[in-house]
Amino acid sequence: MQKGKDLAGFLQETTTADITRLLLSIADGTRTLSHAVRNLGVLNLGGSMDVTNIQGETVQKLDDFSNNVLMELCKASGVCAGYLSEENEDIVTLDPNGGYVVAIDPLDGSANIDIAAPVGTIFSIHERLSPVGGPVNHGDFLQHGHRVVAAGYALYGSSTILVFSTGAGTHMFSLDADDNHYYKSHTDVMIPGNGKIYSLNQGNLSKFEPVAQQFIEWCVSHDKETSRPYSLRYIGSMVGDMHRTFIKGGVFLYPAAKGEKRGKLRLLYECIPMAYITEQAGGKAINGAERILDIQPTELHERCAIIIGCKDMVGKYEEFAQAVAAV
Ligand code: P6P
Repeated sequence: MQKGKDLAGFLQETTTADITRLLLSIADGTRTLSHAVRNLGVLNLGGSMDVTNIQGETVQKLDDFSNNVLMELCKASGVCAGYLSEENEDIVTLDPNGGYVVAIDPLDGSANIDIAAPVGTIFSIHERLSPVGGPVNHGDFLQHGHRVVAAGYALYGSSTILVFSTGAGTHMFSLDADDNHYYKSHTDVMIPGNGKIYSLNQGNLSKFEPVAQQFIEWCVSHDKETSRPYSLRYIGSMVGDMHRTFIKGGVFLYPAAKGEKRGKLRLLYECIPMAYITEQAGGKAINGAERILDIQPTELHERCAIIIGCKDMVGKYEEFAQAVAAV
């Protein structure tokens, strides 16, 4: 069977040499993590460390391993000036002569590691704003999502799939287990419209903002014309739930809790990268009130509510939100 174009060839044809170098470095890291996820017991990478990260979460061994692998490879790329990770309290200057900064969740969904459910890596890349040759600063990272130069995720599931955009559509590359190379499997992905799937932690429904409750009530009510009730699918790993959304359509939600503006997921290295590739795939991503890519970040690890997926379902959520706001 004819394989798709390899990742290096595709990047050389579609983006700059520096972005190619950085994306290939991150891709190298995802190959190492793919192997680690599949060989957890053998590599003694299962379970947790006696460490709590900035998020107040117990650090899984694989979280720490993933963060170190990706940070070293970003540094080795020669174009990455700075690195912000869910696992690090503050930013890190890697190569003062680099022109870009990376914001990353090295291993998203790590609670799923020990049950062999899908986990992933989520990343976004901005051009640095601070002078080349010196250290990076917070301003390099606190940039609008619409200024992203590249973003994406790697899914470590039944396959390892790298999904990314450099601003010219969203593309998917599958890792060939035989030669450990990425080959293009989907070009110019478009999220299917008229979704019939909603994805959120239903157990938290009573805690979410009233608009979310109204929207879910609409999703589960009977209406033949719009094929409702819709189906609930929830993996509890953003990368897994978003990959299904790219392939089958639907909407993923982690709304704000009642009385809150922000949700659980992190703006810089979960919501912005997912919003960027979703819009490149014809979808939509809001925090309930505004476009995710238009939010001005103010803190490195700030949280954000997110409703993301096919335009029609996100648009329906907006209708409910506008009706509530009009009261
Ligand atoms: P909950 C995983 O911990 C994560 O950050 C995302 O990958 C996932 O979508 C979400 O949290 C799950 O959160 O509260 O439903 O367990």
